[in-house]
Amino acid sequence: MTLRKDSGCSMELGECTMNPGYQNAEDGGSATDPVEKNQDLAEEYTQIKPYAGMPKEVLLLYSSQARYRVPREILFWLIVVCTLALVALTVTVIALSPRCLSWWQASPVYQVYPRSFRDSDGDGVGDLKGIQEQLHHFEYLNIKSVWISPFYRSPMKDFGYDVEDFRAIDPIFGTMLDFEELLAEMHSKGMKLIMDFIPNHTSDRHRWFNLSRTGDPHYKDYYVWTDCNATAPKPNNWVSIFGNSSWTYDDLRGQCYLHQFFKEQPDLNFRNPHVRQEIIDIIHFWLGKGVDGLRMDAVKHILEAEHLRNEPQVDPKQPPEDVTTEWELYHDYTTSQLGLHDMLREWRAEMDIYSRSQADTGSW
Ligand SMILES: [Ca+2]
Ligand SMILES: [Ca+2]
Repeated sequence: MTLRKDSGCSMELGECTMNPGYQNAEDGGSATDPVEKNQDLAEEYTQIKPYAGMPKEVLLLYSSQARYRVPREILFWLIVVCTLALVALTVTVIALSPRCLSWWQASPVYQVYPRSFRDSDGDGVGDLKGIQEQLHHFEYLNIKSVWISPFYRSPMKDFGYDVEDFRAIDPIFGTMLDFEELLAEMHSKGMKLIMDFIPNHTSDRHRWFNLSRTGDPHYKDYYVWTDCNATAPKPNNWVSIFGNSSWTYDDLRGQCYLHQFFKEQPDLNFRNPHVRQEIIDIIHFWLGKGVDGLRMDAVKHILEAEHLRNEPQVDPKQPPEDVTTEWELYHDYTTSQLGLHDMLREWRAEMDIYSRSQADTGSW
């Protein structure tokens, strides 16, 4: 490339040291002696490379050369393409990646039946200390979540699913201290403990039921009671999961109470707001101790229809007095009633308080 200057000279780009701007940059634009100036130009005429502090005009001459322009444009478009590719890759990875899993989704849940799992003291019944001794078993299996079947204080009519006290450990399984030590060691090993929880009913030995039987003003509606007597037909055809009527007459109160399981397991009345609050308080009690989750038992049985109508028979021709098992009725009025999900959402909201607090402390 050549450049023709006003002086009439034709020069290669490297010869642009003759450019007036270049000279101005070198001498600061100040007037100098013409002889001295010519000597300077003669010396610098040999300079053929870009140099620091070159004036704009010279810089533009160099930068427009193909050997500078082409690599610059290649570099520019390479950066643009790489940036767009990186953005596209990031969006794709985010779109294709599975959602972050919660702890109960990320590991199989191992159910422990404490009575038979491991007996630490040789009395023939498994216990909480036995579970603690065997934690290496879960580590070996890479199990992070353990659900322990009920170990509340219980008369064991239904092997712990008949709870006498939701805040106490049954002595055959150990003490509250045993439980707390088990929980602490599980957490130290990065494991989660899920407790079994049975909100539908209590044991007939529960304090609430005894107070309800005697008609205590606060507790009289804690269970599902209805008028009947010892000899007349039951209030309706509802049957227990374990067979026969789900109603039992109570001599002390002079009414029938509902039990969807054994007669020693009276159903709580979840239409009573005090009962709902009791259950929430129990949830807080265990989560406050550090339990990681609750497995809810018999959830679909929690609510029953208030009208107490007979449930439809599977075989309409079957004599009603012969209906004694759950398989012979459609459970339109004793399972999955309207309002159940609202209650479950209410419990979940209470549990989420602990989820958030644990997430905030980084222990989740
Ligand atoms: Ca034992
Ligand atoms: Ca119920």
